[in-house]
Amino acid sequence: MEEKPSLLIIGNSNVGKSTIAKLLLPNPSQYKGKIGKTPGSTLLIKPITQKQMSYQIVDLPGFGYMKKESRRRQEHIKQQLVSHIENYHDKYFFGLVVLNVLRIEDELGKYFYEKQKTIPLSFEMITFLLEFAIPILILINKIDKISNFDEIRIIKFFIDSARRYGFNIVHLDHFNYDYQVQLPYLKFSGLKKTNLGKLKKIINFFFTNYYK
Ligand SMILES: Nc1nc2c(ncn2[C@@H]2O[C@H](COP(=O)(O)OP(=O)(O)O)[C@@H](O)[C@H]2O)c(=O)[nH]1
Ligand SMILES: [Mg+2]
Repeated sequence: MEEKPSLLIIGNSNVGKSTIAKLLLPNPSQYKGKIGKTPGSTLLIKPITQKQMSYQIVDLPGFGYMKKESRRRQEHIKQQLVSHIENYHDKYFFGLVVLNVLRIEDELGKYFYEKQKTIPLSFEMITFLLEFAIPILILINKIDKISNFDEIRIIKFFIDSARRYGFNIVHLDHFNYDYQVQLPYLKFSGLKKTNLGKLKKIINFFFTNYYK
């Protein structure tokens, strides 16, 4: 990887990772990467950056499942992500864990009601990033797709579910910057650019902090 400090973007396929990466570029129109395409079969790590940027973005593809993927393949992809983070964790100043608001009830509900023993992949990844001292923000994306009413219900469900795994999730506005105690979330829309200003601000905060 190049020498600029890196911002990690992680999440299931199709949650909006590439869209968010593009929104963070000073010159989005120069971005040649693909949005809305099915990820390839191997984990391709290609940092995105532009001249005027002080950091680079690593939009990690292939995390999570596509319906047709076998368990074994999912495990393989997860293992690749895990070794990548093990090898490069000190380059990452911040991580965005992106969730699709429309998938939260399905994904987390499944674990509780089917009483599966495994922990949800997003929570597993969060734990893993925190073990390597990478600060994170949970971005609840595609918020434009639901009503206010549903949004409140789903976010409450998310926070309650997370608590069962020992995560105390609070809105970014109330975050005390102590990852031992809290984890911040922000609702977001890549389409409407909801909270893009707040997102850029916290990225810059952790970028600056990286050098302290
Ligand atoms: N409605 C809506 N669509 C979005 C949003 N963010 C991304 N998308 C769409 O979701 C699809 C997947 O986005 P992409 O960025 O490629 O997801 P990735 O697979 O996580 O990189 C594309 O069709 C995007 O245009 C959002 O906030 N709202
Ligand atoms: Mg993508």
